[in-house]
Amino acid sequence: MGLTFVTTNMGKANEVRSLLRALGIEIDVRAVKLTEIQSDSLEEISMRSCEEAYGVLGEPVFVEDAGLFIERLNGFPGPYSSYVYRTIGNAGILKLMAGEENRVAYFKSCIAYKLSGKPVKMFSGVCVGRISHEPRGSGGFGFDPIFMPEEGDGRTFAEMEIEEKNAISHRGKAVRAFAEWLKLTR
Ligand code: ITT
Repeated sequence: MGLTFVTTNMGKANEVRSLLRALGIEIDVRAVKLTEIQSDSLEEISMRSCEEAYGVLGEPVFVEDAGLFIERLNGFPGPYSSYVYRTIGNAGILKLMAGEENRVAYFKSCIAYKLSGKPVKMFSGVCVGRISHEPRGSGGFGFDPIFMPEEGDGRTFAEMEIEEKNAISHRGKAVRAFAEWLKLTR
């Protein structure tokens, strides 16, 4: 049975492909632009995107929505991470955080999967860390240069190899939960 991942973000696609390949699962990536609804809940956004993707492609599909939640900014940018990254970017986040001692933040990933005739199934993962004082590293994508995971050694995600990031990231956790479920149900 084919497994199709719908995303326009190739950084995400590479991470998910590498994670699932290591578990013996191959995916097809389709870059379909979906309507991202406005909501404070990543779960709701990914569920709606998944239903839309299923409607367009008519085959089993999964989508993933992620966001960076900064404690001192009351969870901003959260579900609006994509827009905030495109508008103010890492430099803008660092500016908002200038002089702040509390730099705690977390990434959350929500995967939504739909098979014909079944309700959407959801999986999620969280990675806690801190916002760095300056951007570091050239790997990864998005906010990776300014996020230092707690489980790491002080490097940002952008200073890690993809396998190192995947081992501790929000997306790694969500994908492994998804893969476990797939193996039980296939
Ligand atoms: P699709 O919806 O097409 O999958 P997108 O880039 O719009 O792609 P999201 O709505 O999930 O995806 O966007 C969340 C944004 O948060 C994304 O554009 C990145 O800037 C950022 N982001 C998500 N996961 C990240 C990660 O692991 N590392 C760094 N930044 C991340």
